[in-house]
Amino acid sequence: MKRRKFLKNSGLTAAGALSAPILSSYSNEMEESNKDVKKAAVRPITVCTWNFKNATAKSWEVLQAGGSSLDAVEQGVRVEEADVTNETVGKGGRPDRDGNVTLDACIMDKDGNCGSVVYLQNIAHPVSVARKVMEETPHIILAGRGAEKFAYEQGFKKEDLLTESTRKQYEEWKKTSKYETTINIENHDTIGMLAIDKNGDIAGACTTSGMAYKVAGRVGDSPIIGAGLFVDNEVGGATATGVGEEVIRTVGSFLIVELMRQGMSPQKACEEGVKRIMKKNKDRKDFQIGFLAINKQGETGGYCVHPGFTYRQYTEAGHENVPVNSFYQKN
Ligand code: SD4
Repeated sequence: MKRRKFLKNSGLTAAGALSAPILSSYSNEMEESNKDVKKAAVRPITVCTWNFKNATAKSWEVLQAGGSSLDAVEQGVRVEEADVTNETVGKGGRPDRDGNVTLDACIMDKDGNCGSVVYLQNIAHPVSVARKVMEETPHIILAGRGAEKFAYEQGFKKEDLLTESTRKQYEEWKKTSKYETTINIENHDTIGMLAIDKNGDIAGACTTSGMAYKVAGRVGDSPIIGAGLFVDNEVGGATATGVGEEVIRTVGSFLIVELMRQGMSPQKACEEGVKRIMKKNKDRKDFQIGFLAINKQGETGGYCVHPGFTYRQYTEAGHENVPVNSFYQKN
């Protein structure tokens, strides 16, 4: 992506996520969803963006033991935060242009409580700091130094998050300092996870090191409640991966949950979410977005801009990597 365009695209447009004319066109989806209500709900269930099978396995273990969906999503995404071979999440995440690894994460529970950290450095598990923000403070978002100080006060340890591999890649990158995204390759491995526990309660979490070689101080969609993640226990949950600026512009996850509230299936809602983004990008297709959603019945859906995005799903029926249809058929 061109740097100027990248900066230009980073505005917030929270208003008007759902307009009246759009609501009137949902009758087919509502019928479809009403039929589904008669089916037995799938629970427990855990899903996450991309093929992070170790994360869903951990999350499933928590759910099977009778744990809450909140514990399941936190424990699940921590697997990726700790995995240094995942170079876009937690420890081992790629740095910004100044060489600093800065992490974004959020978590949301069945009661609509949420916590978030942005631009957090030196702490390997931002999702757990986000949970502490939710549970131990009257606030929702802590940023940068304040978030880091809070983490130490809560007992988190200081760690160097750069690895030999990411340090070397950064040194190499500096030779050209070219900022561009390569669809599905460079930095699209954010983990967003949604789960429903045995009680039927939904929770979600999302964690990332953001776009590699981003401008220092840049925050993406992943820790922004409503953009990278949203949960409403009456309806369902949604999460996103990909170029966060585009997800923020449409308040993507909130939009998808609201579309499901109006009767759309998770699949249709994700498709509509991507279409909204593409309407704002008539001249541009050089980026990937993947949405994943679940409704109260435990039905899931996903959709993306370019082929390549999949999601992992774990239920009593099995543990599978689910391929996702895309807006464009070829990259
Ligand atoms: C961001 N959405 O910071 C994240 C990046 C991402 O897979 O999803 N990477 O914009």
